[in-house]
Amino acid sequence: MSQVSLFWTEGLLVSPEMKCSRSECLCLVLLFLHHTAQSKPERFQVFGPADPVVAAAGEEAVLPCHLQPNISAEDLEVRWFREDFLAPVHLYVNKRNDYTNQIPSYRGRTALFPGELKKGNTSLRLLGVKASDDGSYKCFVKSKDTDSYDDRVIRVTVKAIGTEPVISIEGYTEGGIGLQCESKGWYPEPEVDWRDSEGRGLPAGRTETHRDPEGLFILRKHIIVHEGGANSFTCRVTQRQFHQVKEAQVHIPGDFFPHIPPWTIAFFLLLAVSGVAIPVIITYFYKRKGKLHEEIAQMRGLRIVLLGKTWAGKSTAGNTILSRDEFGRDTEQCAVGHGRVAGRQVTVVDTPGWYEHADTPENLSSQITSCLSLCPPGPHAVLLAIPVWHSTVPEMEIAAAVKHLELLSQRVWRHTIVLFTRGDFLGGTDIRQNIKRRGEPLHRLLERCGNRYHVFSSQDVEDGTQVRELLEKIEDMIYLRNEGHLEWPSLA
Ligand SMILES: Nc1nc2c(ncn2[C@@H]2O[C@H](COP(=O)(O)OP(=O)(O)O)[C@@H](O)[C@H]2O)c(=O)[nH]1
Ligand SMILES: [Mg+2]
Repeated sequence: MSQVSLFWTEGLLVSPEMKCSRSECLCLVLLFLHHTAQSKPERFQVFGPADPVVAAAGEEAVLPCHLQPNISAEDLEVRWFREDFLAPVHLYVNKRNDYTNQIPSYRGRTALFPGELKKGNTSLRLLGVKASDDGSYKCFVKSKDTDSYDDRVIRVTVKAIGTEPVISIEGYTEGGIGLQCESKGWYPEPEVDWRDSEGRGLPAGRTETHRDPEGLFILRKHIIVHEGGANSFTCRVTQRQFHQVKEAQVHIPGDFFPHIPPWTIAFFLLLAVSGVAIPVIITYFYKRKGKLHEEIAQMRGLRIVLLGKTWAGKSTAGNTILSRDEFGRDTEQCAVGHGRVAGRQVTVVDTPGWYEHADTPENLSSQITSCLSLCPPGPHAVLLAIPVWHSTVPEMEIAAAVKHLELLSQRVWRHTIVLFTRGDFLGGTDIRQNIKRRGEPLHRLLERCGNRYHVFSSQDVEDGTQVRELLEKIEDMIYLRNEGHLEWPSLA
């Protein structure tokens, strides 16, 4: 901390050679004291916390800073800056905020506490904290009248707790099954590792590290697992600084692992001797790769139920999945449709919607839950239809969804995927940006669903990719997480 405070020293020294009468000297001293009290501001020091300020990403943070003694800072210059004095994070000078040279990334995100300046409070409000806000700031206060100044360094540590990891299958590869673990929205960067059912670390493959537009970390860690032991694999994300650990586990049934019959090994050995083995082996494994989902689906059919408010796009989504007009408009009754979709046997149940703005009559609510009897012994997946719009999703709408889903079972969230219908409304923009804008209630709902969602559009009927990807997400959810189907008491 540097400090220059000159005004107490000037004029107080009276040298022995100076001669004045007792009364003259008294007058001089009184005159000096009067002059000092009238025109010189008091000396001040700048104080702030010694420990770093922890700022939650996306939220508001206050960087504390105050003067001591608590003189008014209204007439002083208050300059918050990082490395470059001339490019302030925030500048208050001549009794007003001056944004002329403000660092662009802080535009519209900073403020002082105007009502508190007179009490010597020069703290900075920082809105919508970003990862790039992490680091040191200087709170610099200067008196123009006297050229005296003081400053203090305030450190900011940005904290963002990311999502639960999501595990997905990449397919057969190198004689095992390729898995990917993904977790997003972290700061600082966490560690990701894979463990077996005993908690022992597994040799994992490559880690991909990316940053989202807010600078938060997205991590993907890959692994190839082989049959053995309990076939349970855990992906663990650890952020030591904030003592955060998030985990996800998968269980892969033994019969999903690739088994090479003994005759095949003998055959390859024979080919190896003749020198033509490599292309043949590559072809063999290439054919198996990517077929995992198909194999799973052929063993067990998929049962899906569509739920949501009226006009959410449930019937339309059901028709898109089955690629025919199975469900009509004005769904007043439960309806079921079956079909072969992307190599799978699929059952889709369409339901009447609940009311968005008013209490849904009890008989309608119980009718919605009774629709599950159309897909015994219970659905694998509950698709909660929520249309894509720009506006936030009202708390009331989310409350209606939570109420109706929980009428099915308390475990319903483990089987739920949010289906963002009317995906064409996005016009090619990123769904994650749309989700971010649509409010805290929706974010909490997504979290309850393990952040599983899928974008769907009735206008996208080209190649069936959106339907196949939806089915794969359902398969990841039910088989990889060993969830099976939703047990509904009256279906048991
Ligand atoms: N543009 C567009 N319109 C859709 C989409 N999905 C549904 N709609 C329209 O939204 C309205 C309500 O859809 P519907 O499936 O009947 O809703 P439900 O009450 O939830 O079954 C209908 O006019 C549909 O044509 C979509 O993906 N894109
Ligand atoms: Mg309908």
